[in-house]
Amino acid sequence: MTIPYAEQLPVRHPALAAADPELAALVGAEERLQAETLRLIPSENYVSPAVLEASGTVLQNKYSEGYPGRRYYEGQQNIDLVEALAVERAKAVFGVEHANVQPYSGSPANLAVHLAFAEPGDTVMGMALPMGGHLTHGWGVSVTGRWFRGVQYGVRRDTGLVDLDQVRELALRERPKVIFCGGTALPRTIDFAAFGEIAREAGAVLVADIAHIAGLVAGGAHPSPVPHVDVVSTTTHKTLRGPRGAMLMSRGEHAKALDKAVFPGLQGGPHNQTTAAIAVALREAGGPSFRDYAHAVVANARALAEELVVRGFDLVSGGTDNHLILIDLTANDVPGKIAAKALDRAGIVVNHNTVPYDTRKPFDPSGIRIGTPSLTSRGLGTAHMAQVADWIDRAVKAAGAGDEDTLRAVRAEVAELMAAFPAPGLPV
Ligand code: DSN
Repeated sequence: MTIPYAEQLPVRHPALAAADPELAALVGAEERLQAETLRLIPSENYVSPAVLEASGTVLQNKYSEGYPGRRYYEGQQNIDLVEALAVERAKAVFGVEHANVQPYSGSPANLAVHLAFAEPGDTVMGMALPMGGHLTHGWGVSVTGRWFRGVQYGVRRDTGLVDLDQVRELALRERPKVIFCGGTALPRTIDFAAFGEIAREAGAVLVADIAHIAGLVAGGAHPSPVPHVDVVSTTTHKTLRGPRGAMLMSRGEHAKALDKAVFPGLQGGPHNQTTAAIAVALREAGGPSFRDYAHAVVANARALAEELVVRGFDLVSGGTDNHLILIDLTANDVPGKIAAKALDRAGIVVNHNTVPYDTRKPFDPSGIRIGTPSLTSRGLGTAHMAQVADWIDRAVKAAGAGDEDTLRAVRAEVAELMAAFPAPGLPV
């Protein structure tokens, strides 16, 4: 196997390098890639060195099926305290009565919600995936749309905003057991209060999937769903800047159903090293500098959106309220996938994405999705956003024209700026 840059890599992982040089070189190559590029995928971030260390500890060696004080294995003297710490911190940061920190990731967390509140064949409701929702909110190819009857709402064609009239009409007509709000490509504030009213009217359990915005909620840069919803589902690795994992939170009345659904309903032993890293991330998210981070993410996204609009880009809903921007490239005459690949060659990492009412296929859609969590973690501010927009503009135009020289030139400029803003936990 040829590993890019293998011969130049500094060895930061001596045990790994000695035992498995090939794998160590790949890790080193990834470190270099993450350090040199401008990472704009809105669901990614850079964890702190402390989170990284916690997730690589010997807690990995322990089996702990069950919950603190109620395990199926002995030797939990420390693990129980680790999990209890993570749970206490989740409750404090999000202001909830109950937290389960064991879901392996967002998709199993959402499946556990189905297991807790619905039976196979029951109706569940969520936002359609191509409109900005998530696979696990009842979309047809997911188990949540195959074993349950998924009904789906979208955004309005004229505004790009969630169509709350459609949500109410569907909810009252279809009487779903569970309603999900939130998604993966929603650039605007979610009106949790409005969803709460509709769910109460329809007699449904309301779940806010805040995976994308959890860090913004924790840092006070997005309204909290907690007063309005029954359950909060989130991953821990996006704006919350923790390890790859998830949490389910709720009022006390739903604690038992959720815990039972996660274990033994769906999972076996929790990933204790991840639980520890979640605890560390929550401690960071509860500190004052995280508030600054969350607000800076939003300020950067707003500034970037404005600079993109100035350059003629068509943004779904016209802009953003949060960390995420969805660009419809139809008018640029460059398909999303071609643009995303060209941007990647230019050192700007994004993902191609459907836009609402897309006429193209999901694997080759009309848009790209970008966001500011990662660049904000590296210390870039609003003053840099004109430069970022300019690079995107040049790279998209170059993609259309097949101009590889421009992509190479942008890549060099990106690497130079990123070198001045070291990535947390990565070599300079
Ligand atoms: N893959 C996540 C995202 O990028 O938004 C959702 O599962």
